Amino acid sequence: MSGTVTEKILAEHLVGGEMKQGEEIALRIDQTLTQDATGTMAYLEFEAIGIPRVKTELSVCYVDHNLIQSDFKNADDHRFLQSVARKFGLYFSPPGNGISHQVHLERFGIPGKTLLGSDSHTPTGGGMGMLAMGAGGLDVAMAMAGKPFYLIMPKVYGIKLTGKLPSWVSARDVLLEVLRRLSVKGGVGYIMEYFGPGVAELSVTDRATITNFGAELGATTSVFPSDENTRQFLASQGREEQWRELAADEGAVYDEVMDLDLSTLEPLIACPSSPDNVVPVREVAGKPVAQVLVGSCTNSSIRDLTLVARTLENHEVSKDLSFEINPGSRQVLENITAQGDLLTLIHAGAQVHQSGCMGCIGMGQAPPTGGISLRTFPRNFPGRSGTVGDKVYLCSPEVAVASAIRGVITDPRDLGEYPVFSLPEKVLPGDKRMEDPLPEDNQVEIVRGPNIAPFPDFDALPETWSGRIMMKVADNITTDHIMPAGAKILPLRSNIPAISEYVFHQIDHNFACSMKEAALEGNYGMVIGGDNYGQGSSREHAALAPRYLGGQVKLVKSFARIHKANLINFGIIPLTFADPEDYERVEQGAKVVIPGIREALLGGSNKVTVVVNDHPVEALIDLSVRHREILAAGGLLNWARRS
Ligand code: MIC
Ligand code: SF4
Repeated sequence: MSGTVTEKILAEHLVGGEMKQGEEIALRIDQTLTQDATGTMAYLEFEAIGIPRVKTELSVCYVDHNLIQSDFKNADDHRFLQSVARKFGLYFSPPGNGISHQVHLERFGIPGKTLLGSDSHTPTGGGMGMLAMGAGGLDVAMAMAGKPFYLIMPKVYGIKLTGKLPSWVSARDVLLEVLRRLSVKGGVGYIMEYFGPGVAELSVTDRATITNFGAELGATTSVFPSDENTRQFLASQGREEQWRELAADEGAVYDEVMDLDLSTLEPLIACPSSPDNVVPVREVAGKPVAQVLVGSCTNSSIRDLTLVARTLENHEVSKDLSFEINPGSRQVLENITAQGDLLTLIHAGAQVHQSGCMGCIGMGQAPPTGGISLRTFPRNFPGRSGTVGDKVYLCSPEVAVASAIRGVITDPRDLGEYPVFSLPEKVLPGDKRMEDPLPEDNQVEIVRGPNIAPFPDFDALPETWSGRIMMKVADNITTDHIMPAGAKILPLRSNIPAISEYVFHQIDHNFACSMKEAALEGNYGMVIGGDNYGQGSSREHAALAPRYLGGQVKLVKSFARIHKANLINFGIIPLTFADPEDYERVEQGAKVVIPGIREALLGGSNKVTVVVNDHPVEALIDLSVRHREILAAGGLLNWARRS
């Protein structure tokens, strides 16, 4: 035992397997969260498992993504979620209450606990010393049913913080620097653990910005120790008794270590269209900006919005751009209102929206054609904003407000004095709308709108698989490419037949149609991909919808963790090239046969031959025994019903 915080929490929750790198381990999950866009499916799956009440210490059902009610669909889904939460014993956080991660940190997070969330930014909880991980909805449904969460024992990447952040540089810049050094795949297979004297210089919400944005490294999660700052944060929330100390042992051993001196950082910015396309702000300063958005689960805490307001005290927002604020939670909104900062924001020219994801997931707030949009959000994948060819830059609240004032990308240090302020020792909780779990003998009926389609059934895996390569894509393909979001498609999340029409829509408008036609001829679909395939969102729809269309195999250079788990859950076989050079040799449209695939899986083989247009290509099978059985059964639900 090397004594990291990560290992301590893992050891306290281990219910199966050995904590040896690369081995599958099973963890007890204390808390779960879902958001609406992944939650509708997660609860349909929970119903299919057939357990009458959640078995975790605490589970919360949030509504934060699908907030635009342009027809009945989102409104119906919200009512479905509320009724499900009431029936199965969950807390319910209604629309307008805030973004799941922000609210969870404020009201429910507890140091040392495990949290599984059907959203890739669940690691936000790592800011207060939780082991908080994102997963697909079905894994979260299993955890709610009291089953363990399985994952491959990660390595621990220690990030040693020293020094203190200079003025106008903040937590966002810390992770932009890590992304600049490691890239969007640098964290795959790791838990990032922060330690060193610089930790004490960061508040819990600063730390949460870092662990939240750490999802973009592809890491399993990120975690900070729980210390005096954590105690103070919990005290400000009226929950001091839930504090416990958590620190790595003296001499703890990390698999990798990065030194990061906070005092050397400068304002950074991620350019279009990847969070790791990072440069110093001064290199792009002067470019005209059309839109500035402050919000999202990464940067919209009381501290962030107070900073923005105090900076604006002696300034106005440029008339050449729109400046919009999405408070992270009702608590944030109530507190900046009580402090008088909301008035400052409105006076200065901000458009203030309800608390929620909003433009971060293309639910409104799309930028104008060709215009630069500066966002304190975690993702700038192409087209995610809702505008084709968008130019989205990611930055700190400091850079956002300075640019909003000047109308061009601005290094905030040019503004002069950094506002100094203190935050309330006790915050207004802002949770009047939160619903507590109902008693077990409740008589709640689940409310289902016409948009909620039943969960599709899938066949078991045949002995030999044959089909066609229906799509070939490059490195770093995101789940936003595979299953786009936005105001038009998100309302279909509870209707797999309808949403499957949009699979790979950004790349090929006809993809769904071609898949269906091929399936009619008995050709099932295979996708070829590069490195880090399926990075980004945890949306299981990026596996479920392709599977519904007849997709059964993905052969890529490497996978992102959550997406690989989702593929297995829905019976899609994740294979990797034994020789990455073979990627160049396989073409879209080719006919493929994988003889004896079922036997190869069940027999424990770690290789299989994929015959592409009569040429053999060696593929690796990197799966646990449990994964292999799930795939042979055609997916996790089939497997769970049978075992
Ligand atoms: C995102 O930021 O991409 C999302 C939307 O929150 C997703 C979840 C989803 O697709 O519903 C995530 O991060 O997992
Ligand atoms: Fe919502 Fe954006 Fe956070 Fe995802 S990243 S949970 S869409 S605010």
